[in-house]
Amino acid sequence: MTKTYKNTSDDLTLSKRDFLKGAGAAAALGFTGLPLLSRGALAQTARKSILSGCHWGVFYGLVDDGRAVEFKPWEGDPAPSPQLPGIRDSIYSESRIRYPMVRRAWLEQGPGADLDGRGSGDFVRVSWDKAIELVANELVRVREKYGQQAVFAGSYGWKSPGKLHNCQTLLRRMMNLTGSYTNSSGDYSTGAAQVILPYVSGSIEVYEQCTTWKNLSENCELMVFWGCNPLNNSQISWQVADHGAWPGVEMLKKSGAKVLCIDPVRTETCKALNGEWIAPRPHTDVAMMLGIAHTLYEENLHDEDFLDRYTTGFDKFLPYLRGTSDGTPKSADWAEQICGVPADQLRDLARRFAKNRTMLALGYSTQRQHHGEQIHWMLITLASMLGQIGLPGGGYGLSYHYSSGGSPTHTTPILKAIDDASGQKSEGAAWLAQSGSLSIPVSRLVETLLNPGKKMQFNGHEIELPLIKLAYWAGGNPFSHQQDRNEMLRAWRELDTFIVHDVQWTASARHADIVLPATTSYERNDIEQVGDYALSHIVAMKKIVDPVFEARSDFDIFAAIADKLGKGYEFTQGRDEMDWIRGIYEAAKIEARAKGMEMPVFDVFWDSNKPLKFPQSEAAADFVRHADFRADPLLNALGTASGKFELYSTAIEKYHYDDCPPHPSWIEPIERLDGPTTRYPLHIATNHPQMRLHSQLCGTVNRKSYEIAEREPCWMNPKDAAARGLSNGDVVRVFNDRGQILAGLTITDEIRPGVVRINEGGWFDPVNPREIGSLDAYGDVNNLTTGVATSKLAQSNCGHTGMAEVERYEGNLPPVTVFSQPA
Ligand code: PGD
Repeated sequence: MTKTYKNTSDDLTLSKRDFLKGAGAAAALGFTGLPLLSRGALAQTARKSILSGCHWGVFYGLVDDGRAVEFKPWEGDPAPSPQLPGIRDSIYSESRIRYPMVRRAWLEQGPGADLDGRGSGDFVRVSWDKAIELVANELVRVREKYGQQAVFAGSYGWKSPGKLHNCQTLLRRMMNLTGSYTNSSGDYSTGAAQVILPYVSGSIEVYEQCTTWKNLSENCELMVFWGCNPLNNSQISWQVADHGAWPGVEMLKKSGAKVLCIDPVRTETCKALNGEWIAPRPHTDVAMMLGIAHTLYEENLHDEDFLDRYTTGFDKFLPYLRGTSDGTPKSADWAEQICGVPADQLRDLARRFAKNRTMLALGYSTQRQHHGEQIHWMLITLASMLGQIGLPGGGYGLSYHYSSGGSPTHTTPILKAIDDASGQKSEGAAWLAQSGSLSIPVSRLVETLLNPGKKMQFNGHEIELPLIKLAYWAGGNPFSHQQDRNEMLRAWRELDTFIVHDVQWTASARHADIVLPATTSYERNDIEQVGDYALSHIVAMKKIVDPVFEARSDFDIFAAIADKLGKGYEFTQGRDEMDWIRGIYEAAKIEARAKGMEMPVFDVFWDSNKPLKFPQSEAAADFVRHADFRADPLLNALGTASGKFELYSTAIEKYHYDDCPPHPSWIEPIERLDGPTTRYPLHIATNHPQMRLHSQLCGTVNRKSYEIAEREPCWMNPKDAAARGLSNGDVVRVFNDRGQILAGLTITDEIRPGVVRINEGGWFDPVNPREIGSLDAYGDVNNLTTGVATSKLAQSNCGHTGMAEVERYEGNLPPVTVFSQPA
C-alpha cells in the first residue's frame, strides 16, 4: 500500500498525489512551502539560497554574485555544527589548491628524482592536458616495469560524501578499467575491533545501530560512556550528519538516568549530562574491566543463565579471570595497580552495574591502541556477565559516539552509488573495497614500502607485502592520519611517484609529485542520505558555486585519465553528472515503491530545494540491540561459529598469536602512562577535534577558534604544568624518540594528570622538509605516535599510543607556513 505523509515546511515528504499525477501535477498541487527556490523565484532574488549538505549536516549556501557568502543550517537540523564557517572557507581559503602542479625535480629529471626534496614546495604549474598525460604515462610505466601491484590505490580517507563523487571509488574505477593495483582493507577508525568482533559477536558490530536514545531514556538507569563522546564526534557523519545525538542526549538528561564517564578527559558529553567522571590511566581499560568482572564473579553478581544460554567459552575465560591459569587473579586490587582507579571504586562500579539497568557505551579510540583488539571483546564479556544484552536500556552499544548511533532508523530506500567497475560490491565502507590484485591492511603501507617481500600474519593467514613504486591518493590525508611521521617519510622515499587529488594544500599534497586540484562538494552536484543510522532524508547536494581557479571534479579527472588510457567511455558510460544523479535517484524510487512508498519524480525533488523525508516506524523508534537474539537465540543466532557470543575463540586459538590470545586479556602495550618499559612521562591523547573533521578544515578560519600562538593546542593538567614551570599560552616543544612538534599550551583540570591532549588532524609543517626528524612548527601529533600494529590479528593502527615529554620552547619561533600556497 502506498503511504501518504504530511509535508512540513522544512522538508519535502512523500505523497500519494505525486505518485498518481506525476511531476507537473505534483508541482502544481504544491507541497506546502514548495519550492523555496523555484526557477521563477531564482530570477527575482539577487541572493540565492541553495540547499546542499556534507559530512557536517544539511545546509544552505547563500550566494551573492556567484560567491558563497555564508553557509546557513537547514531549519530541520536539531544541532547545527559550529564548523559551518570553515566549510564555506574551504572553498576560498589561502590553502586552496588552484592549479595542477608537478614537483620540479620530478618533472625535469623524472620519477624518483630528488626524493629528499618532497615537501619543500618547489612545484611547477602545468596545464590540465599535460597533467593528465603525465599521470597516464606514469601509470603505464610503473605497471609495465614493476607489475600491476606496484601501483597502490588503497587510498584511504574521509573524502566527501555523495553517491557519485566518491573519489576513492572513482580512483579504483579508473584503475580497474585500465589494469589493476594494490588495494587496502579495513579502516583507521575501527581497524582492530572490526577484525576481532566477527569472532565474538558474528559481525563487525562497531557500525551497527544501537538501542535508541528514546529507549534508553525510558529504561536505562545507569549510562556509562566509556571513552565515548557523542556531543563531539557526532557533529559529522560518513554520509550527511543528522545530529540526532543532541536530542538523544537531551532525552537521557531529562530521564534522570545516572551518567558515568570513564575517560582521561572530561568530555563535552560528560559536562552536558553532569556525569560522574572517572579518569583511569589511558590504555588500561581492559585491566579495569577485568577488575570489575572479577568482583562480579566473586560476589556472585554475574548472570549465569545469560552466560549459559547466550555465550560460549566463559568456562575457559574464568581460570584467567580468577588467576588459576596464570597465578594472577584479575581482582579489583590487581586492576587498581594498572589503571589507577581505587579498588573500592572498582568494586562499587561492579555492584552498581549489576544492580541497575546499565548501558555500556564504548568508543572507538579505546581500540586504536596497541593490543586494541582486546577491549571490545572484554566489554562484551563484561556485558555478558551482567546479562542485560538485548534488554531495553541495557547491554552494550558501540556507536553512540559515531554519526548519532541510537538515532532511530527510518524506512527508506538505500541509494546505490557509482561502483568501482570491479564487478564486486564495494560502495560505502572502505573495508568492503577488496578489488585490485591484492590488498594490504590499511595502516600497513609504511611497513610495506620499507619491507617488500616480507611475510606478514594477518587475521589467520599469511600475506606477502608487495613492491610498491607509485601511490595514488584521492580524498585522504596520509600525512595526517598515519602514525610515526618520520618513519613514514623514510618509507615514502621508496616511491618513485606520489599523486594526490585534493582540495587543499595538505601535508600530503605538499609531499606529492603530481598534485591535481579537485572541486569541493559545493562546486559540483551530488546526492546523499542523511544520517548513517537515521537515514531520515535523501538530500540533493547541490552545487553552490562554480569551481574556483582550475579545480575539476574527481569524476572529470579520472574520466580524462581513463580516456587517455583508452577507457573513457567505459568510465563515464556516456553519462554526465546529472545523468548519474538522476539514475541513482530513479533506482531508489523503484526500491521505495517496493517498500510501499512513492517518491516524487526527480525534477520535483531536485527543484524543491528541500531534503526528502522518510517515515519512521514505532518499532524503529524503540529499537533494542540484540533483542531479537535474546528472544530467540536459535532463530536469530549470531553469525559466530556457535551462533552465540564467543568469550573464547577456538578459531583465534588455532592462530597461536602471542599478541592476541583466544580470550580477552590484559596485555601490556609497548608504552603507556607509568608502564613498566615506558621512557617518557606523559601520555598523549589524540582525540578527534571539535572544530574540524580529522584534518579537514584545518586550513580554514575555524583554526582561529582554537589555535594558541598560531599552533595546535596541547591540553595539560595544572599539576603537570606546575612541575614544568609552564604557563597558559606558552609555546611548548612536545617530543619523544620518534619526533618533535611545537604546540600552544592550555592548562586545564579537565584532563587527568599525566596525560596531555593534542588532537589528531593538525597539518604537518616541518621546519626543514629535507630533514627527517625536523621540528614540526604547527603540531601534527602523529609525529609522536607509534607506527606499530595492534597485533597480528588486525594489523591495525595505534593512533592513541604514544608517550612524550613537554618543555617550554626557548628557541626562535619558526613561522607556520603550511596554511599558505607552497613557495
Ligand atoms: P581527512 O582529514 O578527513 O583525514 O584520516 P583522513 O585521511 O580520512 O582527509 C580527507 C582529505 O580528503 C582531506 O585532505 C580533504 O581535503 C580531502 N577531500 C575531501 N573531499 C574531497 C574530494 O571530493 N576529492 C578529493 N580529491 N579530496 C577530497 C582520518 C583518519 O585518521 C581516521 S578516519 C581516524 S579514525 C584516525 N584517527 C586518528 C586518531 O584518533 N589519532 C591519531 N593519532 N591518528 C588518527 N588517524 C586516523
